[in-house]
Amino acid sequence: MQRMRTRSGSMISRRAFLSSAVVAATGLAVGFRPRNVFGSAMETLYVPRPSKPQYILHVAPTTLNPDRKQNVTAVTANGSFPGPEIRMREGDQLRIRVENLLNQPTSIHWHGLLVPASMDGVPAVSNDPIAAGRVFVYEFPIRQTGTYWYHSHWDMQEQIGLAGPFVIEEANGPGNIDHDAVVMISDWLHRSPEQVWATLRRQTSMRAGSTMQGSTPMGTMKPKGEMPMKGGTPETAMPMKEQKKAAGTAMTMGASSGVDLSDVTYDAFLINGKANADPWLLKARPGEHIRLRFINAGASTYFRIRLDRIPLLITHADGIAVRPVTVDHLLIGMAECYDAVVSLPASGSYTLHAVAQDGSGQAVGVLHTPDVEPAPNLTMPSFDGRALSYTDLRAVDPTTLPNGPRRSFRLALQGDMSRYIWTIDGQAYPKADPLLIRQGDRVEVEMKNETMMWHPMHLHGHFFRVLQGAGELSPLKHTVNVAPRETVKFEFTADNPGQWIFHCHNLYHLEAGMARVFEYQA
Ligand SMILES: [Cu+2]
Repeated sequence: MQRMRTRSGSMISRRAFLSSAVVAATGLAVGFRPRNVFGSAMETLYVPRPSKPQYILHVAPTTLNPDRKQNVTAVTANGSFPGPEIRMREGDQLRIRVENLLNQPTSIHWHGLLVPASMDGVPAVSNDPIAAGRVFVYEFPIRQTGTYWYHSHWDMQEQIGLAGPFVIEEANGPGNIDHDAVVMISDWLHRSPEQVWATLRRQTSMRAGSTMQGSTPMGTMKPKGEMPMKGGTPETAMPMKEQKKAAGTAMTMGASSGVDLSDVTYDAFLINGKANADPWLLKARPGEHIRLRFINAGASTYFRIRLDRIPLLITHADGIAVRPVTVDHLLIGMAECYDAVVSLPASGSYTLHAVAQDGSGQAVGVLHTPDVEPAPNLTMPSFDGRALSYTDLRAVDPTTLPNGPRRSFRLALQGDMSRYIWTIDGQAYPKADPLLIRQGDRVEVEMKNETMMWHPMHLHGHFFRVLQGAGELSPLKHTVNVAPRETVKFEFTADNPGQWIFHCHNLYHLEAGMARVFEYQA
């Protein structure tokens, strides 16, 4: 059970909080179903509006063992992974007090939220990190609705547990929804991400015959913006896959195209912090409407999501409503969010699969009716049927941007596997030029992926229109996948002054330089 802290600092459980909220709310709102409130499905039942939009997160070292195979030194918020669910209502003012109990800095980024730059939580770009033993209060108005999340933007803390869901409910209530559940999917290591990083750098450096010059010694990872990284011109003359294969780096090939689906071998995949031996469960009656809020919180894993025998009605992408589309499965990149509405057709147990794109494993959860014991199906699902494509995504209303001075960027996504450096247009962040824009600009970005890996490119502080043929109904997103060899375009209005990082949400690609900063000029 996730716990949250009240204003007075006392710990309450979500169950206790719900009970008191329910008791206080006699004469319940339309659509609220008392018959479920005291039933056993309470934890996944629709959660009413929190009474105090204030949270306290204690960031501290925590020993976790989600797959019951190995204790791992993690960093968590309030002792759990995922961290406490932050649940707000559109129009609220949020206040979150973050207490850093680590002996190292931290910094929290509110992923997908339209915050002022001073609250974005990216060290060396928008904010100072929160030093060891210090407190920072994040405070900003909630200007949107939907499914988001928060995670550390310091070092590799995101990989080891410092992340949690952030849900903003619509002011007019949940609509025709009986159960509202976050499904946060992640990848889990038994070794430290610093070890992974050192291996990636060492193997590629040795392959190149270098002397570790470009590598970061284990345990001396620097924050974003201070990585001791050599500049220079990336070279992609050798096919990456061969270099990586020669270097012995974990990888899995695509079926025929030479596509490389993963750099990192994971020990487990998790749904809501739970591994398959003790899977995440949701109980619902046949026909009830279940809103699943999918968040890919993996550090470097794409997942394919499928619910056994049940189609997914996709209603939201990256927090924002789209014209509903029914699919059999979907691919979700790191940092993307999708909401799907499903219902169980009949009494039974239905397994939700999140399969790593490289096929190396899966996380499962189980949706089941109250009369049936949950029976996880650990067989790898097939992915026949209809997959969600970006071309299926249509905004509810036109998203055409207001006119403004056009500013265009053509950015090549590149990698230099001889040194494990990932670049945007030949430059590895932080030794990279800012992308200069002005308030009111209509900013167009064309990304050409010259590599054989997928890159989920994420922009802070803005939503952009993904230009894939939907015309005036082009969907708004904060993260867009760029498949190997693919070109993707997006555009946005520069309406949130400051400095905003734009980066690949593969944590290892980010560490290796795949980022730029959009900088507003006066
Ligand atoms: Cu990438």
